[in-house]
Amino acid sequence: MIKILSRVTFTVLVILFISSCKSGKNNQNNSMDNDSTGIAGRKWWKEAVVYQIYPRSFKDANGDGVGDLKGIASKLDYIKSLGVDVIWLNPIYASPNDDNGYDISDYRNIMKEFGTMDDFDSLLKGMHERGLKLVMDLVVNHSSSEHEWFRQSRISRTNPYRDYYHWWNAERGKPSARYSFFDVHNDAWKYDSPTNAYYLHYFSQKQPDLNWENPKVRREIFDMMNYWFRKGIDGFRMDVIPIISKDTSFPSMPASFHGDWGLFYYNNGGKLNDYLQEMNHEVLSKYDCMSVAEGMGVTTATAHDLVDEDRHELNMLYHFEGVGIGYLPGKFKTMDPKGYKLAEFKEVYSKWDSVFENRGWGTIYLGNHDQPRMVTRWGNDAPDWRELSSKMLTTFLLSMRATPYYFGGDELGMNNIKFDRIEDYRDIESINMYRQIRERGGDLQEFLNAQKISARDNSRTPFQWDSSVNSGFTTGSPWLKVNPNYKQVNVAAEEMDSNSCLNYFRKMVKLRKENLILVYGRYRLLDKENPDVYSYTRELNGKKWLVLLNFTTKTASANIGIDLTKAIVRIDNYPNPSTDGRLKPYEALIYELP
Ligand code: TEU
Ligand code: CA
Repeated sequence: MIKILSRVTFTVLVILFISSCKSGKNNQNNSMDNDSTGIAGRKWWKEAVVYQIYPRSFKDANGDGVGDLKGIASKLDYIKSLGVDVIWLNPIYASPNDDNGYDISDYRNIMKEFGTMDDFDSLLKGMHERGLKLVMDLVVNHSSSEHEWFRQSRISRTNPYRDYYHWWNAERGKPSARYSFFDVHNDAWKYDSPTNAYYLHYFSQKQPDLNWENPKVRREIFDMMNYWFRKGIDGFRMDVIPIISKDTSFPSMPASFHGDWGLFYYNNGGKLNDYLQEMNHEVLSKYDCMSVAEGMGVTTATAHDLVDEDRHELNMLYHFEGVGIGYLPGKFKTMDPKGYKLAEFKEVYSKWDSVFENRGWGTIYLGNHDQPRMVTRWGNDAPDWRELSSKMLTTFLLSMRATPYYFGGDELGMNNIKFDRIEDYRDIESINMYRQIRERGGDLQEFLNAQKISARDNSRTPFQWDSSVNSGFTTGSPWLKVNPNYKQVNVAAEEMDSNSCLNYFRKMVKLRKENLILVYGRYRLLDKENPDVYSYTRELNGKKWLVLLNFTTKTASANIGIDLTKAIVRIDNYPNPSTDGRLKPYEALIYELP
């Protein structure tokens, strides 16, 4: 029987794998130190709000149904109006799009559908003119199989590019098992007949893994990163970077890593930190840039090694524990029908706050291009609650002590499209998982139902600009269906409404930007066991703020023992804020305490 590789279970297992973090000295060497605020370790990337754009779905300028760079350029004033500081663009490099740009065939060119290098240069200029910074995706665990390096590598065993990838000659027999994310058979080894050998691909067959052991590969990657920094970009978000280091003798995985545990093994190559230090030395240290790892498989025990300043590796990472909450173990991305437990949610986010309380710096996100829409997954997208719960989640994200990564469209309260049929999906993950379940005679209907909540395409539907045809995203035929609720949920409508999700987001961003207490203030969880309300304080320089969030459709009480009669309401998602700790459904409140 084919075992479903459940990365959700994997992330849940992270929790079991944790040991407590080391304590130590505070950060030194801070460029913004000793300013009038008296806050140590100030950095622009700690104070930034990052806005993520999925270029394929943001704005199509030429009517071919696919978003592009000119489209993004035409919307820079909108992005600026949000108050955000940094734009993270998903990959825009040349790609045959087996995995929507995460399969790169030329790292120094722009994807044809997205435009040209001139378009890129003027987009970057437009961002910088508006004081917006640009973070690019760095996808270097693997390339596309159509990259010139791989074309060469597969020609012969003696080709100079052979060792750019991981090969296993077939006369040695089958290599020991490695799991693949997007492969119909979960097999990360693909047999390639020209040289009678298998190559390694942790993701799709068209995403062969690069061999970081080879110093030439590292040189090529560092040169390429320098090329983009010389163009003026401000940082990189590093795709699955923790899995670049492999034991290239490819031993069989220890029994303790079998099944769902297999992915932990991918984080155990041993040289990750050496490679990142080399990258820091060769590239990152030369620029005032930001770097953030997609922290796949990183635990509270290993996080510090990647992000503490004295390590000279990266600035930040994002963990997967939060987004794994509420899924059933052993099933592919399937929600527990009872939903998730707020207690667990609080526990995970409080724990990750404490990890970085004294050293390093965290990130926070509730959605991205790999996750469903924030409001569907963590709030409530029923018509009565969509706006309120979406504002409540925005309040949470922007009031935690970590750099917030906010996914474009969430500021409108966009929600999951929930396709009924596999034919509507475009994502290789959904399509290949469907094939896998069909092959093994599994329950396809159950899978499709689960995908309505968890599929990645839910967050990739076209951006909703206005109520014109195709939500103003394209004049052509969109590459992925537009959510039919675009007639109500769109930028144009929300601009007109002072109470819209959009305007709430702007207010909340402004509150964070104007009050460093929301960035740096010490976080303390209150009323831990409360199953309905999430309460915490933030404290800085003798000031104290209180955040109260009702995660339910009922009125609920925060039991915090704080007299709120003299507290000042700094933001509320209802017109008439509560003053007695009793919160209306999905109410979100931030108070300044006297
Ligand atoms: O994601 C890596 C990763 O962890 C995903 O496989 C994730 O677990 C999955 O999407 C959840 O369903 C990164 C990129 O963010 C993703 O878009 C790419 O497909 C993947 O790497 C391969 O490059
Ligand atoms: Ca286009």
